[in-house]
Amino acid sequence: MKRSADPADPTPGAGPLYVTTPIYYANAAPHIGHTYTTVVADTLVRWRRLLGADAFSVSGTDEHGEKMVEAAATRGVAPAAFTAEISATFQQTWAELGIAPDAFVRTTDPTHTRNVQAILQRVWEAGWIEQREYDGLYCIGCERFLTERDLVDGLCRDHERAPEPRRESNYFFRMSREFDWLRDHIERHPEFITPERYRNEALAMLRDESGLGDLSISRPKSRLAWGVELPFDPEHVCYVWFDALISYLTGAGYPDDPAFAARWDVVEHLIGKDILKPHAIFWPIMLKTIGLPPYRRLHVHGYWNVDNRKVSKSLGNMVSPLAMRDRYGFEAFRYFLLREMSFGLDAGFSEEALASRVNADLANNLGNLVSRTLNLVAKWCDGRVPAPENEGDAEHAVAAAAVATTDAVAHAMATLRPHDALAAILDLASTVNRYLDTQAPWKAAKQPDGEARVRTSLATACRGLRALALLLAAFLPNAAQGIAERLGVPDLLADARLPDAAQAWDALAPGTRIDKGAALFPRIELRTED
Ligand code: ME8
Repeated sequence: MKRSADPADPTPGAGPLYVTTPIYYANAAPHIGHTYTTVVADTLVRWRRLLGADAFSVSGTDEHGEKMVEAAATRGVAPAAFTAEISATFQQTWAELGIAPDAFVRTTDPTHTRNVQAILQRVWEAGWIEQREYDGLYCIGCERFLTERDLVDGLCRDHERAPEPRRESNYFFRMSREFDWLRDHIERHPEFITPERYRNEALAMLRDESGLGDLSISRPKSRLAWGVELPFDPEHVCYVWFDALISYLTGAGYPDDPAFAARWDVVEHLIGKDILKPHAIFWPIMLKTIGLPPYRRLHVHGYWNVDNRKVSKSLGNMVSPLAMRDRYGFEAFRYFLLREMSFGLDAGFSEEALASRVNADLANNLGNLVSRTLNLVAKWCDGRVPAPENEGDAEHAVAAAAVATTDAVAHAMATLRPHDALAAILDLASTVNRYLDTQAPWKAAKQPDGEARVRTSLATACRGLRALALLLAAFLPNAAQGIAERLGVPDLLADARLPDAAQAWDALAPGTRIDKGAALFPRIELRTED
């Protein structure tokens, strides 16, 4: 199968897309980190669909391995029942938050385990697997053997626990045979791993192979029985990472779904930097041995930290997306996630930071623009969108800002910078707010010849709101719909096509009856603990 180049299209990043989130471990409920990656994937899919492209998304739960056995044991439940419960929690959480991946893979699904076994058999027959003795330090948190560089004071850097010394007979995937090919592939395709710092990290791993070597892909059943049995040796189960990565194929319908090939042609993975190595090194080589082309892109983001420590299940400093929804509304949280983290870098979470972003951007800027515009329309234009009368430079500048913002958002999303896309959208809201300040229709209304000014400036602000609703639709779908409804165009987003719709400045019909509604984003007042 040959990978086609990005189709030439006037809007960057408008082609079809198959996007994946990591297949999350089913050992605890989702937290802010899982929510971030999943929200970015959801935003990207919505954005592509608004551009008229086919977009398909996969998420799921990773249910085999020692981590699951350990977690199930602490609850006194069998691994199958335990992971079924947590997997259901993931699925319910996404559904409650309005996020609907097109396919959700559980690695315990029979279709998936059949794929893993068929692939193992093929790779075995092709001579890529051999049995060896292994001696090393294993971290159950990471589900992998560590090297010296993964340790800080003898503890796993990510999980802050001591790895276990292990010596056992394992099957090895002979991936080192392809390191040269992979290095060459990464060097020739600068966009294969982004942002660039992670591409450089992957190249550094390949340059210094002492931390890599071949990959142990089996566990003796005497130690771990909870996994996919190796088809060529029933005394062993498959290593959890070899199993989990294959979910990206299962989710896209591999091998029989006629849609699979087209999806695989445009696959992009989203991950956090904790799992760079399996995705940047193991996975492209696995794909090569399976006979599939490498994925098109790997997008890597940084960590959410609380008090400068990575949020993680093992450290117990989780932030629950459902608790955030209950406290602040999910879209306020979703906005914070997308805007606060520069994709690729770490970001800090605190409720104070959330409150200050939401208050500044959503309550004082966007929300205030919606309410002041609609209040003025209610008061001075009989609750109907007025017709502009004498448009001049000021109005043309606002219209031009909407066109420029649409382009800026498209560029930012084509290179997966949702933070920059939102910054551009909120800048447009500031521009319209400033325009209203300057035009001051509330003053013009009281002047004898001010009527035309009132109508022109409020028509312009309403057009700005329409453009903002369209541009926000992928990022804050409920708020965008809320703006459309208040503006009296509840179907605005139903079949909208960007960029044209957002740039069709005069498409809002004069006379449309607005509906002020409640505040879009109330200010967050943090309670001080006594
Ligand atoms: O690694 N900040 O699953 P996992 C940002 N099952 N993102 C975070 C984060 C944080 N503090 N914590 C988690 C696994 N994430 C494997 C994946 S894929 C074939 C198998 C997000 O439950 C981020 O996307 O530990 C990270 O890569 C992922 O959750 C790890 O999820």
